[in-house]
Amino acid sequence: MGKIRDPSLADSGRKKIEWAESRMPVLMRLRKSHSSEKTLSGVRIAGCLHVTKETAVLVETFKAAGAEVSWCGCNPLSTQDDVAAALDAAGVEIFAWRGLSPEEYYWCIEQTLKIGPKLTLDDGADLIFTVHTKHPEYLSHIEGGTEETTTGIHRIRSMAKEGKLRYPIVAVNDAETKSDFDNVYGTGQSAIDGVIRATNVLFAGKNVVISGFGHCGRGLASRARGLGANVIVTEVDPIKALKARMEGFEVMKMSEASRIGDIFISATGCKDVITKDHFAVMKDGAILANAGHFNVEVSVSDLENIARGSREIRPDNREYTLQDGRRLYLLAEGRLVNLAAAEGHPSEVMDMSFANQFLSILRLAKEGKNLKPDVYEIPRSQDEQVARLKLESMGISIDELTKEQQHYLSSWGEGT
Ligand code: NRN
Repeated sequence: MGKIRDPSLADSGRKKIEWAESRMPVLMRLRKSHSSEKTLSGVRIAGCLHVTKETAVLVETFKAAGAEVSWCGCNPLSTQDDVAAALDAAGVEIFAWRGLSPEEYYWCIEQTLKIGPKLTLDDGADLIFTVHTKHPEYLSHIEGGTEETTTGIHRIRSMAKEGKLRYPIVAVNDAETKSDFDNVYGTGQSAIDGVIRATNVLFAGKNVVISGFGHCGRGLASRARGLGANVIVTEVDPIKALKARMEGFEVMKMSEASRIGDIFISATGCKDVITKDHFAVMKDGAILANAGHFNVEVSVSDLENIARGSREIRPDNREYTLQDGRRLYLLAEGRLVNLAAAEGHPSEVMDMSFANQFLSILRLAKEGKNLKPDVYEIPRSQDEQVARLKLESMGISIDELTKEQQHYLSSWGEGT
């Protein structure tokens, strides 16, 4: 039996899951082709990934393929309680509710591990971290795992570099059909969705400061521009900064941007991106949001220390009043605003991310035990398979290389 907030929300959650299923054709197609032969029969999976309507479709796809699944959320604020209730009612061992304390958060992970997993699925690597540091007793049975997001990959690569990683991990985030779509179009839309739900602020005519011009920042800058904002990008990577400038965005140091920004959204994967020195010069009414995985990019502790008081002025929106009377608005406690103040990425883009999760789990169920502990990329063939299935679901056909073209591309004899 799992632990959720309110079982009576199950019907609402089930309708949200059915909505998501109708917009995740690739994953539903994989469910269809693997549920008859029960490809994952008897495979125990422990998952730590945002409990959203899209994740529920993935969880129920694992179950349809015969797997035994236990699940928890990977962020204290991102669980959709009605979805958790629907999964619980469907017999999934789920430990998740919105508004977890740090102790409850790690308790949920520990309960999820009690299934004794053969495979783990992570977003941000908190479950992998917990297994390696607090529950090594599970390691002897675990044959592999997957990681959904950029920050988690960084953590796991660091573990592998130090020789600390004890089982193979597939870097789902690095699949092109994940990061070039989920991170760009998903974050681009859902983080702005979170800012709008928490503020209903007008983007047109505003100075929107995007920190980080990686996949997520690129999507955010483009979507903010689409809403009529004047977009300013801050970066530490000269190549990404140059790309932002060539895309037509203003690029400057945060010390300058903090003086003119109206809305700040960080997507760097780093810490202390917006701190007290920046708060000190910000305009009255500036809005602060984070789109990164952990709540370390906007320094909440700095804000708490310099403010003379704060109040929740709207759901997921806390107004901090500074000593000189200026007010700054922190969204979703500085946690990832797309999942904490909205519903995360749209189903259409999670369709491809989770198709990669499903196919990677299938691969690890077969081969994990033969792989050494390291981080593994998605094979190109899988990326192309996901893209082809998505195109097909959109009714889009593309050209194929002729024999001559294949020969030309693989030869060097033909020149001017
Ligand atoms: N709707 C969602 N369901 C969702 N939106 C974004 N993510 C979601 N997971 C489940 C994750 C993306 O794949 C958050 C991760 O940080 C990102 O990689």
